[in-house]
Amino acid sequence: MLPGGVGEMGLAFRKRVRARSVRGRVRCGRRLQRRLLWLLTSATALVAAACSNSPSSLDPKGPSASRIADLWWIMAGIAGVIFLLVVALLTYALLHRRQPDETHFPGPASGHVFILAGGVVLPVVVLSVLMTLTIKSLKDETASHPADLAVQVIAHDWWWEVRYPQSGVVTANEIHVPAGRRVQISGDAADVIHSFWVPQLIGKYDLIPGQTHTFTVEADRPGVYRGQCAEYCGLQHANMAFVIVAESDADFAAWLSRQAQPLVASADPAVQRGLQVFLGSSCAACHTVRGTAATATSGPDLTHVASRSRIGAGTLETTPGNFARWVTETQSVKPGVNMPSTDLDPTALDALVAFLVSLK
Ligand code: HEC
Ligand SMILES: [Cu+2]
Repeated sequence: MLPGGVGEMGLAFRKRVRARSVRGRVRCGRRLQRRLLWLLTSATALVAAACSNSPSSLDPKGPSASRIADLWWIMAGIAGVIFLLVVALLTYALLHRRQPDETHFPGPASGHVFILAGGVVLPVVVLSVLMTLTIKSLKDETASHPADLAVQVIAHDWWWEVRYPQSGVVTANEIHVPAGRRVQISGDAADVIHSFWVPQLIGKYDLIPGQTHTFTVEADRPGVYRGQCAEYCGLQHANMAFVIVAESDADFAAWLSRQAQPLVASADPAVQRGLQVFLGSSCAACHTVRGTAATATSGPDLTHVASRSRIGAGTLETTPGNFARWVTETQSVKPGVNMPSTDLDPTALDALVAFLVSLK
C-alpha cells in the first residue's frame, strides 16, 4: 500500500512541476519581451541624445573629445556583441531546457571546454583589447604639445575664475579661446575639489586645491560649448556651469584687448552714481573692477561682467532685471552662495544696475 501511494504522489508532483515550468516559460517570455522593449527605448534615446544639440560627449567638437567618443563607440560595440551573444545563449538554453525527468546528462568534458572558452579565454582577450585601446587613448591625451595660448582656471565654490597671464585679463565663467588652436589650461581649486568638464571638447579633469593640473583644450570650429563642474562640491554644485567660447583668431584678439581695458569713466550720471554705490556698499569688499578702488578677489572680477552672457555661473541670463535680482535676492536665486543679498533703496539699486550694465 505504502510504496504505491508514494509512487502516485511522485507522479502528481512531477505533473505539477511540468505545468509550472510551462507557465514559467510563458511568463519568462513576456518578461524578456518587456526587457527587450526597454533596451530598444533606451538605445533610441541614447542615439537621439547623441544627434541633438545637447552638449553630449557623443557629439565631439575637438580632438580630445573625439578620442573619448571613438573609444566609447568601440566599447559599446564590443559590449553590444557580447550582450547579443549572451542573450542568444540564454534563449537557446531556455528553449532547450532539460525536463525534470530527463536522465541523460552530457558528459562533464563539454561543459569544461565551454566554461574555459567563455569564462576565461573570451574575457581575457576582450579586456586586453579594451585595455590596450584605453592606454593608447590616455597616452595620446596626455602627450604634451606646444600650446598656442595659456589660460589659468581656478575653481571656487561655485564659480570659475579665468585668467590670461600673458595679457593680464581676468574674467569668470566664460573662457574665450581661438578655434583650431591648442589652449593649455592650468587648473587649480581655491577651496574643495571640483572637476572641469566640457563634454564636447574634453573629458573630466579634477581641479584639486594646491595641485595644478594642466591639459589641452582645442575646439575644431567656432562655437559655444557648455561646461559643468563634474565633482560634487557643495550646495550649488549644479549651478556651477561655464562656457568655452571658441572664436576666429581676429574675434578672439578683439575680445582679449577689450577685456584687458580697465574701467573707462562714464559721462552718464546714473553710472557715476552707481559706481559710488558699488564702492560705498559691501561689493568692493569681494569684487574687483579694474581701474577703481575695488580690488578684492573673493568674488568674480566684474570689470566686464556685462559682456558675459550669463551671471552666477550659468544661473541667470545677463539682463538689467537679473542684475537687480542677483544683488537683492542673491540667497534665493542661488541659495547658500558666498555673496549676501543686499538691501538697497530703489534709487541706489537703479544706479547700481546702470553701473553694472555699463561694464561691457
Ligand atoms: C562676501 C563677498 C561678496 C560681496 C559682499 C558681494 N559679492 Fe558679488 N559675488 C560674490 C561671489 C562669491 C560671487 C560668485 C557667486 C557664484 O556664482 O557662485 C559673486 C557674484 C557676483 C556677480 C555675478 C558675476 C558673474 O560673472 O557671475 C555680480 C554681478 C555681483 N556678484 C555683484 C555684486 C554687487 C553689486 C555687490 C554689492 C551689492 C556684491 N556682488 C557683493 C561675492 C560677493
Ligand atoms: Cu564644483
